[in-house]
Amino acid sequence: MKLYGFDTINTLKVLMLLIETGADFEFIPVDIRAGEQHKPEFLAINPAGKVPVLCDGKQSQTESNAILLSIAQKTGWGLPKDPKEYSHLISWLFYQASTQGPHFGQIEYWSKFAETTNPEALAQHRSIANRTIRHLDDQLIAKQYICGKNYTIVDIALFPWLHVHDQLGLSIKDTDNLASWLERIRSRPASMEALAFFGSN
Ligand SMILES: N[C@@H](CCC(=O)N[C@@H](CS)C(=O)NCC(=O)O)C(=O)O
Repeated sequence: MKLYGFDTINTLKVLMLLIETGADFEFIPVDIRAGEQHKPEFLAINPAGKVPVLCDGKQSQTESNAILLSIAQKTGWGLPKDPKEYSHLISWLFYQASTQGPHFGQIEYWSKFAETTNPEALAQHRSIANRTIRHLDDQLIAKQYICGKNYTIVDIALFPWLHVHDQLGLSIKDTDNLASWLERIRSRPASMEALAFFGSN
């Protein structure tokens, strides 16, 4: 398998799962800061011009949560068998992709990269991000992981933005369940290896 990616949140999710499952893969860097995602060679792999992309033989998969799901379906790792639990897992993957990811991403943009300031946008995204933090903390009452007692691809999908919450000016100090969950995931050997992959964490 080939993983096209960069040192980003969405690439980290896929790395975490590939390492967790002991998959054999080659990492192909696509420097999105240098604009490599717009080159014809990469657009032939993902016309949306975004990483990560996982290529397995002739099949290529885009969208990080879809990649997590396809690896989990192939390996059986991190997927509940019970239909009700499975449907919760799918909802969480969509929640991460449609709510947590975009709002945390916009906080990063408005606080780190934008050339102008926009306090109103930043406040709006921070307010929603704080709601997601409280929501996740509530979900973790008496639970080790978001879907219950087992670590799943939902935890992997949600982890990377929470791992950098302090860099975004977000606090988890009153959310003990979430703080313990973060530590539980950070201390897994596969997570440590994935976080060290780019040599920056
Ligand atoms: N929903 C996509 C988002 C992918 C995405 O936004 N990737 C960013 C890096 S994390 C990217 O490639 N940005 C380059 C660009 O948009 O030009 C996923 O989950 O994979």
